[in-house]
Amino acid sequence: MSKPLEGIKIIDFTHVQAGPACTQLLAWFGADVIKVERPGAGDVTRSQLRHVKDADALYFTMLNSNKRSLTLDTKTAQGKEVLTKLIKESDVMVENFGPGALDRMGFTWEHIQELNPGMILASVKGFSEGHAYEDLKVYENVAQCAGGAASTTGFWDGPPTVSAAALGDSNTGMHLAIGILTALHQKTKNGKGQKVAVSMQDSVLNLCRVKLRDQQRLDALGYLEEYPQYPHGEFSDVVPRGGNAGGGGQPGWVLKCKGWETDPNAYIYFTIQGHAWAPICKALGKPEWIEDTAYNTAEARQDKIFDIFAFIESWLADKTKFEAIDILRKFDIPCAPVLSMKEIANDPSLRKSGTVVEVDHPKLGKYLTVGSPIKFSDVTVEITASPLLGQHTNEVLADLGYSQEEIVALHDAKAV
Ligand code: CAO
Repeated sequence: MSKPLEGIKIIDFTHVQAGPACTQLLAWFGADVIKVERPGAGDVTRSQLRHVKDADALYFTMLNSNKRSLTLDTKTAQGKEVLTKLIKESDVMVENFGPGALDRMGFTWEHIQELNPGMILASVKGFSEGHAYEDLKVYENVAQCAGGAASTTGFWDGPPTVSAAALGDSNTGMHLAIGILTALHQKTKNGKGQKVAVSMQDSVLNLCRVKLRDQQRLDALGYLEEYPQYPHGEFSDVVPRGGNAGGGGQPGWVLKCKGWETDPNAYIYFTIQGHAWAPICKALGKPEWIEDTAYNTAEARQDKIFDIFAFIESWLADKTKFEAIDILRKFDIPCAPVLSMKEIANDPSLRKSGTVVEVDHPKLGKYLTVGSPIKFSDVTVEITASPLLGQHTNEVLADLGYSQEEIVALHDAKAV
């Protein structure tokens, strides 16, 4: 069966995580993604945090599946010529170099458009064009700090905290993928290419919009009723860190279960949503709280919310997180176990859905990766191993019309 993006050719000039996450997604859906890498070295993540000698690191293999690899030194005259041919034949070029690197290579947006007016040039940068920090190179945690995530994550008595989720990298890559697909769709209407730019700061902020909501409510009211600081603590004039609070209209917290003293993940997340109050009381064996005016509204509960959580923890003390969920699910209560990465790696449901996939790599052997989180009724996403460095160089050059002699000459000149 043909894949939805079959026939779309993408020059993948990306490295590390933000760009590769984007192009990997497009490769899963059928695009021909040609990863362009410096000869001899390749993407820095091939060798970062290796656990098998001389084999590509998981950091690389988990972000570059389903792609082809072309080695090309784009700073040589011959390398520029190959890239020029590739640009003329491709639909999309994705890059996440440091600011100005593509221009310095001689491939400005103006030049790319001259070569191929239909080209979609998609870029990730740390900050958006014209931003006061536009010249900065940026990695994940830098973006989390600049995008408002770090100042609002963690506990009130601790420092700003970054998230383990790649809000700056993979999240930005997902935004870029949406931008590319939008530009491809527009091209079907007007036949024109365009530039698509996403900054890591903006992508983080897009996920932190509820915190910008809270800043405005705080400015107006001086307090935020759903934060643990209300009503007993103090607010300053900036959105505070709220620990594990729900952040929406439902108070929630991470609660200890049986075994928490030795198992760092023996916890569940418990949400006290308004309409779930009666079932919660029944599940906890506290039916008298259902009609009690000291408990039966969100406002009434707020000043004793931590006492309520403490009571739930006493109820959880003799139940594992899985036993607790099995009881609570019968009452339709929104909750989940806190899962460790080990539990996720072995979760039969995630394996069955193709969200955790085992892939065979010629040098690394079998490894786990995260498959497509997007499920289709009419598309099957098959995850294949990431390419070895330069695995497809000769094949891609031949596709571009180079003869065997010319390919040998490019190798001899160290251009590929
Ligand atoms: N052939 C020849 N030269 C190549 C090449 C190739 N195939 N591929 C890259 N290069 C060159 C670039 O042209 C650039 O050269 P100049 O600086 O001399 O013009 C050089 O390699 C370095 O590129 P870079 O600035 O992208 O790399 P870096 O390691 O210094 O910085 C990073 C890495 C990620 C901080 C930077 O690329 C960046 O800020 N990118 C934008 C934001 C981003 O995506 N960050 C997320 C990364 S995931 O955490």
